[in-house]
Amino acid sequence: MATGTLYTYPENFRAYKALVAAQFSGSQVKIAENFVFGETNKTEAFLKKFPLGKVPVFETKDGKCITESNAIAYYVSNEQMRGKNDLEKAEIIQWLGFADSEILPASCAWVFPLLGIMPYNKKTIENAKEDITRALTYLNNYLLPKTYLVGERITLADICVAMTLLHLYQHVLEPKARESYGNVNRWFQTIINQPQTVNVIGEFKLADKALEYDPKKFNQDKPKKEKPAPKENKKAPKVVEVADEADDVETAAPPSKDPWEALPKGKFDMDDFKRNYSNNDVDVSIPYFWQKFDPENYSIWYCEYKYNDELTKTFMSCNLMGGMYQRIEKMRKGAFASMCLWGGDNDSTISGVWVWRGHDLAFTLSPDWQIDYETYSWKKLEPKDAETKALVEQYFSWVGTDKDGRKFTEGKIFK
Ligand SMILES: N[C@@H](CCC(=O)N[C@@H](CS)C(=O)NCC(=O)O)C(=O)O
Repeated sequence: MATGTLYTYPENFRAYKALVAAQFSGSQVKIAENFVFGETNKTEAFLKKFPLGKVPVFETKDGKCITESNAIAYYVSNEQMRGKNDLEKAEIIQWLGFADSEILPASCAWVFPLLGIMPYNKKTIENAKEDITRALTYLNNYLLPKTYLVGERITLADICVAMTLLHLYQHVLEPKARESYGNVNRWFQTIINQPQTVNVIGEFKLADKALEYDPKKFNQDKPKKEKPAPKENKKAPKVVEVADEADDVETAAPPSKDPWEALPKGKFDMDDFKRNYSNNDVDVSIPYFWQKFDPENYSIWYCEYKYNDELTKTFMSCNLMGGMYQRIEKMRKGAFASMCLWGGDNDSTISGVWVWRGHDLAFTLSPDWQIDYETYSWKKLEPKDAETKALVEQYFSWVGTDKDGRKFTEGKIFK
């Protein structure tokens, strides 16, 4: 019986594969306490064990490290779950590959834009729907005479394929969209209603109505215009990169020239400050910031997400912040930010403090930086004000609460 610790954020469908397999197999999998996605998995200690910095990952009781959700699920499985003979084992591998290659990329490409965590592109979604139709039709035909995917009992194949279908059934496969897949629906319901599965994922609700694209979440529906450059806890949080399935999706082409070019560099060395911030606790890096900050050529801004009442799951909100950072990658050169999520599921807010070169809204400098910024309200701060000092202190060190008293949940540094 396998025992060990799983590192993951809550409600990660990849982690579910291992957790459900463990339930069926009697393995003892402990979920790492105090794991903060984007922070814990970027620490030196974590990267030493798991250099990719991704989750889920698993550490066995005797310190062996396993990455890749399928491998972890396999490790915590018993013989029944792994397949009883070579043919069954091969068939299980076949279905794991099917889930990862034929379902997952298309599921992400369809669902994530509707959740507002990936840019919306009509054509991409249409292609994804076609891929899902193809995959589900195949699965539906295969399941016609069968209860389970491999053999006569539940195996890892059922768990992994069902967990990979969760987002689709939860968000877009409304009754009409799933009506052609009666065999898949029956099999999916069987898997997700097993007590061992319910112990992990809870009661699962199939979509009543498909999520629809909400342009408020992404201002992608308006044409991008080239705009002229304007006139002119006391441990230092670490940089966070969110890179998962969204990586596979096309992003805008890089701007032909450096959008910061027109603005004087001034005396504030952004890279030097970022290094200081990364390498020191905030009781060193915040005084350093004020010592070096050049108010002539740089400005400080406070932002608040406009649609806080639509934030549901915290992991989605974290993806929202991380996604924005990814889409403005090239802005890093002249900007630094700390964005924070306050509160928990269905009751949270996002806000942040930004510092950048120049005195106008930096996002207007490049059409490639304009996907997300209008979903936030922006307030320019006066560097000398006590309010500004307090906000910098709070957001650079991830302490305190939001305006309504919600506690700090997760922060992301853009640097
Ligand atoms: N193939 C890997 C993918 C793991 C993965 O992409 N994890 C994402 C979260 S679901 C992650 O940790 N991203 C953080 C990063 O890329 O820094 C698996 O199945 O375990």
